[in-house]
Amino acid sequence: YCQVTSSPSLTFKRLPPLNSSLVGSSGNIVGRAGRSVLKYIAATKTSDETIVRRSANYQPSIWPHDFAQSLASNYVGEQFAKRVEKLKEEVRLMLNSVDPLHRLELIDDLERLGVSYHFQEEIKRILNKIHNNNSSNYNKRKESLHVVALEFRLLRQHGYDIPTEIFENFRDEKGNFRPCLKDDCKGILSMYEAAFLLKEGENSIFDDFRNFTTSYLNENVKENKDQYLSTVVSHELELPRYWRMPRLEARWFIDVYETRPDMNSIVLELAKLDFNMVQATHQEDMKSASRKWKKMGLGDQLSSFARDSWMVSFFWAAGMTSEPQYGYCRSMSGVVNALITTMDDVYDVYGTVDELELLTKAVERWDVNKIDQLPHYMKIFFLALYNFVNELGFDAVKEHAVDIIPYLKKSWTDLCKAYLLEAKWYKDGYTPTLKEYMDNAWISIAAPVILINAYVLSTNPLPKEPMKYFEEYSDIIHWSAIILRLADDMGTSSHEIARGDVPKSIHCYMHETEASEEEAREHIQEMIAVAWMKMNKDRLGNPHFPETFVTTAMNLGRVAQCVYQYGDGHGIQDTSKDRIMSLFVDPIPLSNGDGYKK
Ligand code: LA6
Ligand code: MN
Ligand code: MN
Ligand code: MN
Ligand code: MN
Repeated sequence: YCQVTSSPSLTFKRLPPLNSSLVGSSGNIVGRAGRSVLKYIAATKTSDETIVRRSANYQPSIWPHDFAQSLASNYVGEQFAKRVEKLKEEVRLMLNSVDPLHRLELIDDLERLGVSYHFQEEIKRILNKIHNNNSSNYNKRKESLHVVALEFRLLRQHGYDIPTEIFENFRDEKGNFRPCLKDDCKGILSMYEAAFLLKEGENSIFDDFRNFTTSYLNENVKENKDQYLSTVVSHELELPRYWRMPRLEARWFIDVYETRPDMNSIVLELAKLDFNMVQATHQEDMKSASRKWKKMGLGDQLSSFARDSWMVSFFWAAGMTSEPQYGYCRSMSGVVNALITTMDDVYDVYGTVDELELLTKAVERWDVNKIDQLPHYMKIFFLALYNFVNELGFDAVKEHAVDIIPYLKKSWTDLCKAYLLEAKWYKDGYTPTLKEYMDNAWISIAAPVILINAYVLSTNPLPKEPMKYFEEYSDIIHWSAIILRLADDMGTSSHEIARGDVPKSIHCYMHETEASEEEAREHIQEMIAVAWMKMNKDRLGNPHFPETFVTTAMNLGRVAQCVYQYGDGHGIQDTSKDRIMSLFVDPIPLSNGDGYKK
């Protein structure tokens, strides 16, 4: 685990294991009480001649750039576009002709299949009409639980702040759920799904709904004879759909939808064909990110210690913003994410605190004339960052006549400062309280950097006014960041603690409360649910940002919950390999594949 690297100007020597009296001249290299794994040695200067650096033993990228460039989807061309237009026309007719319940269900299917972006206007109009018809009598609803819950979820999802009284008929005076619900699997699943749309201030309703539906679904539906229902229920008990990354959910649901007895073959064909066509677009964006990242050269230059995460970094970008027209945002955001990952390893793994102070200052000063003190590897990193940010700045001045560089620079500077504080905490062996940790960690997870970049890259025209909400990091950014941080900690902190890193949320909580790790993980999971409710509240009637950006911010949380669902999907490449293949490489087989030829 302990890797000693060398550079031409310094001599290096391998140190003995940490626990055998290793107090260096600086007094820094000591095993700290409570650290279970002592194989790592902090990057610490022991004398002028010797720097022992940590390594996280990251594997080289399993995604060669040649492989990326060799991809060429078949799903480009007139014949597919024509067919999609035809299918869309038929779906539009369906939306107008079916009865109200089936209309809602159709909208819900279209969203889950990833094609609702084609019908935004129609959907908006339909939901608006439902809202206008009902806004005075939401508490007198007599429909089934399924209808009410579906309507509640869709309306809230689309920004209508409809009241929870809509559910009043399903509970008695004491708040108990009525016994007649006992046979209503479908309704209870819908209620479970709807619960995740509840917002801050409705926490006890959320608890009631979630507890009731979760135990019901666990007991009754998992082994249900209805194969479709039981598949969906197990999937959602693992992670509710509202928290799932839409693009991956679409890929999953297309297969499941196909098995549903009442599925519609027009809708299915549209979903498959559109998936493949959007995949072709994403493939081009991914290739563009690959070229850009390869040219920047950090993957090669810093490969001795840093993750070369360009592919999974693109995965995050595509998960946040997947509609075809946002290609520039996707490819550039992919590079942003890869840069962040490299920088995180500079601060967490490789740099000494003295060096990190210099890098932080360099980013804050933003002056290429003053980088002579930086060690060679930091010069490379700094100039890569500097040139990249300035390029984005140049694009924005050209396209929108807005100078975004000061805002971008500030977000990177804040990130450096948050990283530096963690490096110091680690060096000092300090365990912050959970609150102290979180106040810094939502910045050190880089969500503000990711989101400000996504904003400037996807907003057109780009008004200057909302930029100020990035300076003060408005709520929607904050809660998205909290979800990302906590999901990351759930997935990565075991490795991080073993390798040597600042204590993460789980460990801060354990330290503070003497909870077990299991209890701490439960607590963090609850914090994620609370953060979602805060975000749900903030996005209803958020006046600061366009809807697209609000969705992007929520999707960042969703991608995080998906990337870290089974461990460190960002750092351990095998964990995310299949998902990357299914989104960017493998098309969905079409039974009538040749039928599009003419
Ligand atoms: C995760 O690594 C990482 F590199 C991030 C920067 C996560 C954010 C996601 C991106 C860039 P790690 P740390 C798309 O778990 O040190 O090492 O903050 O991050 O916990
Ligand atoms: Mn890290
Ligand atoms: Mn870090
Ligand atoms: Mn706000
Ligand atoms: Mn982490």
